[in-house]
Amino acid sequence: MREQLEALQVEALEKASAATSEKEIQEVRVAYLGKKGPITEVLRGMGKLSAEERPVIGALANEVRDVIKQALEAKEQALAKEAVAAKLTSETIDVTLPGRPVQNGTVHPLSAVVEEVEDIFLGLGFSIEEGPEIETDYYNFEAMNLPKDHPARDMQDSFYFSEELLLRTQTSPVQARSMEKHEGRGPVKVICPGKVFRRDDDDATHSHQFMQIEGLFVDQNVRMSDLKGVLESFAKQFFGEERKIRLRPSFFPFTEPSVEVDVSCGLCGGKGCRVCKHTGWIEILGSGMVHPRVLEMSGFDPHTYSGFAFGMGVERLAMLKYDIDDIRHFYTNDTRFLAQFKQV
Ligand code: 2NL
Repeated sequence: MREQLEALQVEALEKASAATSEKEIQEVRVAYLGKKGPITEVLRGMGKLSAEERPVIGALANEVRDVIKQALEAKEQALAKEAVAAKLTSETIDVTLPGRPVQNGTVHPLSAVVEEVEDIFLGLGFSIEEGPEIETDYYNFEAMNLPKDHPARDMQDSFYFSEELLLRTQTSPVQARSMEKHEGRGPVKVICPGKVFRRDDDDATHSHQFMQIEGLFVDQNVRMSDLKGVLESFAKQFFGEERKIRLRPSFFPFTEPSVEVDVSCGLCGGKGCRVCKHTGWIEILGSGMVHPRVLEMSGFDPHTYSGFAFGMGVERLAMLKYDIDDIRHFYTNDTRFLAQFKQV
């Protein structure tokens, strides 16, 4: 049995050293060390041996098994090393190849416009405030001088949760809250961007949800000329230095007097064309001097304080600035549309 084991060892080591692949190593391993292999067989036949021989042969069998096992492992490692070395010499990596471009998203045009308007008003000394999209009837309507029987409060025009709660129809409640926080002391100088909601039929220029930016400046001696100067500065920075503005009388329940602000047409320069419907002017926002009752309701003494406020639709600004013909482009997430604003 001793000779048999020694012969097995010699044979197995020869085969291990002759092996040229992982697969062949595994075959040798199974053939010599496997459950059906010759060493296992020797160990099984030990019962027939004498009590003196048994430990000697047992120890030898274990030793032969370990030697073969180690030889196989060593050969396996050597083969793996060779494989890596072969791969390194046969393959070349071109480190100058350009990488695969990462598909970056783009800033949504409405966000881009909001940020641009914010930057302009920050430069004019305004700060930015946000507030809840679900509002109370008080802040949304009452505090804006919209009395209980005003048609804007109709269920047909607004989204109500209950008698008292609704989706805000404008961002003015944010300004009313700001004024309250100031406890009757100016200045209040804020712009409030955000989503607003109105029951409306959706078409190319209307949506039941859209974005608004309202602004408010309340202090002592704020005059209509301040309104005009601030809005002219905004219009020139947003649309271009060559643009002019004009004010037309209008009506809002929360301002008195109220004005509609137009910017001169960018296509014809005021001569009249398709874009401005042959008027030379394009309406961009509504504005006015804050109604004394609105000041009073939010804690300001209208004999000491005055202010101006304005509101503009973000979609409308974006459509004018980027010549977009349908408001629904903003909401349908077609990347062919969105990708055009990469550089904005
Ligand atoms: C428009 C017109 C406007 C205001 C909004 C306002 C807010 C306070 C007080 C007074 Cl706290 N007024 N906001 C004023 C005039 C016009 O929006 O056409 N928006 C799209």
